[in-house]
Amino acid sequence: MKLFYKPGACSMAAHILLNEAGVDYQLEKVDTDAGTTENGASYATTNPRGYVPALEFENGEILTENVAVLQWLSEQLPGFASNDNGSSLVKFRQLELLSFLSSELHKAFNPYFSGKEFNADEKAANSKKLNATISQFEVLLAKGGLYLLGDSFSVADAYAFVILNWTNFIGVSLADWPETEAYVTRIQTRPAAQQTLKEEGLAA
Ligand SMILES: N[C@@H](CCC(=O)N[C@@H](CS)C(=O)NCC(=O)O)C(=O)O
Repeated sequence: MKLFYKPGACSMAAHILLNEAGVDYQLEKVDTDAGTTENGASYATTNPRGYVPALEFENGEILTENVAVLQWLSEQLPGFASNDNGSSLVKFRQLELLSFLSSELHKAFNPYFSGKEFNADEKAANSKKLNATISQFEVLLAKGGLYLLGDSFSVADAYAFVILNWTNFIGVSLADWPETEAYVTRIQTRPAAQQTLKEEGLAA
């Protein structure tokens, strides 16, 4: 399979998971501004909406949208099963987390990467929304366990790490959210996260 990615973007979650699982895969870097890939191809044929991630399978089918890509990886990669034949809500707890991450936490960062100019009131509103959403995330960790679904690293953790790592790019400290700060460090020190950051040119 091939992952279409942009360094440091939300596609890095799938990249971390592929490295965690140790499976064979290919990477193709996308310039989302130009709408082309590193091979010079138009990216519109892969994802008409122009954003990453996209996962292309051997048969040519393409899967987009992070929630779908990450749920697919969780069910297909070794070590990330979240389906216990319906005996508990764990699969749906994971979907609940992925939905929160995609529609709330990820979105709260969007103004910071939009390239738009904001006035002081708008900046304050963006910051208030971001802080409130990180506070909601902190509550998810307060129930204990090393990761969002307990002590096992899940696909939701890969996505959460990538989003929270963006605080480094926008100059926001996580010091006010100690559980979240420790959680990000815990994931960052995992060998697969280190490898991925290097492969995306974000670490030496
Ligand atoms: N709804 C999409 C949104 C994905 C998305 O926001 N991708 C961003 C990177 S995190 C992107 O490619 N943006 C275009 C750009 O950066 O130019 C999903 O959940 O997969």
